[in-house]
Amino acid sequence: MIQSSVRPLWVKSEIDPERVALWDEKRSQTFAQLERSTSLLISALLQYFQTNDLHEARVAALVSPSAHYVSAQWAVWRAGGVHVPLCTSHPLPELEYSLRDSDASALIYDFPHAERARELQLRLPDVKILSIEEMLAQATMGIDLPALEITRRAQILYTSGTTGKPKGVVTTHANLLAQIQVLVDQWGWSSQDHTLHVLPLHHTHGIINVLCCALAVGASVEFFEKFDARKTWERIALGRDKRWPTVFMAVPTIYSKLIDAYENASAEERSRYSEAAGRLRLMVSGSAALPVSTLKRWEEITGQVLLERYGMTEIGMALSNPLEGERRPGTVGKPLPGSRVRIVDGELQVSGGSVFLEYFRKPQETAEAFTEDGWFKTGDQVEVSADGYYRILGRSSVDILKTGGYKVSALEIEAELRVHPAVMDAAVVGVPDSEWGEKVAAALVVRAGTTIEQVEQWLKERLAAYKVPRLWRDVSELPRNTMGKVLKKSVLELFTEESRTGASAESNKSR
Ligand code: MCA
Ligand code: AMP
Repeated sequence: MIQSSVRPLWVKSEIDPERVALWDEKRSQTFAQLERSTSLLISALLQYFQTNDLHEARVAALVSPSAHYVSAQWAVWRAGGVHVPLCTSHPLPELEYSLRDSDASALIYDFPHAERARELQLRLPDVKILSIEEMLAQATMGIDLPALEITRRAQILYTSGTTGKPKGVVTTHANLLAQIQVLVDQWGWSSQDHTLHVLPLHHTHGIINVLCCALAVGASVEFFEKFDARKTWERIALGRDKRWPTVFMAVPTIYSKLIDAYENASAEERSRYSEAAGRLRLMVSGSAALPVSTLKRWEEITGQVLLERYGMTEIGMALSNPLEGERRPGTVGKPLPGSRVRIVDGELQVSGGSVFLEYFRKPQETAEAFTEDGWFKTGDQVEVSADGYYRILGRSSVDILKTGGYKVSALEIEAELRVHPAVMDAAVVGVPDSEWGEKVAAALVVRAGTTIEQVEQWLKERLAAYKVPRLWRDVSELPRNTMGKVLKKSVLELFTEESRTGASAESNKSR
């Protein structure tokens, strides 16, 4: 399949160009405007690289949720490159790591990120740093588009694994097409839909499930710079230009925060919120386990039964409760068409067109992630009922945590902590939490004269905010077995004991 227009190939060609595709907090953009800015960016990119095809060069993007984000994404794809979306709130070392690991040729940034882009330029002089506003102002129309086979690499997303630093998950255009098409069909997306987008744009949930599925069928997407519970409720309750939201997708922490904001609202607000939320045609939860108590409370206040589904960066979505029919609380439903699943020793394994190609330049890790007969090993323990509903029981590894819907690696955080000259030893665990799923917690052995606050501040400059522990314990030694291996269960007890007794000493902080 070869694509002829600047629209990604999963965006239906019959969509009226005058339809509004995107809203942000300031303005709207039609599909025609989006295509025009995409064409300009393609032209600029090909000119900078003096080529007629990027041939899978990696082009990273440090761009706020906006029309600019989408036109940069479409342009990189259509010019034959690989899009590497970066998290706009990451500290410099995380951004630098993604740029180096993906061997990025260029970084596209928008105005709010100009300062960070300049700092990155100093660290990475070989990467072309391109201002999206300047590209749009200077480029001219008129380009020959490269032929784009769908087997090409299209995207790299960074995901934490059990070992070391995050790995770049490479998906091809064919993978993305498969991931998008199945959700469009199964969740009934149509051009009549309007979705509020509150998720970050460096993960599958925000990129594929919300943004790409909506645009694929000519639905519109309204971006929010950052999730804010009150603002989201107010927007749900207000039809802007008669565009009522019809679809909303989020992680369980967001539903929990929305419930809190609802409980704290006035009686008048609560009644407006409940009435408006009841109008949406679909509300989905995923990325982490949805507590049944959250599902039930959400149903009480909105009348909506959240559709819970299961996915992974490497496989897109594989299991889903149905649009029509029974959405069974505490389960993630049944296999989606196109995903084959099996259970081996309790672990879920998946194969099908949605499954990624490789970890970027990591052949060994890629090989280890698959069975000999080609099934992807998810690392999730599951069980299935007699009538086919799957339940996620947890991860095979204690070192993979989920906090606020973000996957984080305990080993990565420990390795970073051990770089601090005063940290003699460190163990990181996930402490169960009703709002965040898990809270990242660290037990440290630190040299006298250094405080936990100093270590925490130091870490914040190096790791993404969601990886920085929220609970700390200053200990004289870590619990170990006779072989010297750290006993993570005993480390966890240090924190559960703390939460039971409510103890909070100077050096044993909770936040
Ligand atoms: C922030 N805080 C936290 C955490 N994060 N506390 C504990 N644990 C955390 N992880 C605290 C801050 O310190 C601050 O506290 C307060 O919460 C607000 O911080 P802020 O950064 O403003 O948080 P937020 O913006 O409200 O973030 C919460 C969030 C965010 C919106 C839930 O975490 C988020 O966008 N999560 C979505 C992640 C996602 O999209 N995952 C998909 C990947 P104080 O006020 O005291 O300073 S998984 C995926 O894609 C697969 C394929 C799938 O299945 O979907
Ligand atoms: P990520 O690697 O960030 O794409 O996150 C994928 C992981 O999130 C999966 O391997 C699961 O552990 C978890 N996950 C996603 N959806 C759900 C869900 N509905 N219930 C429980 N865990 C989930």
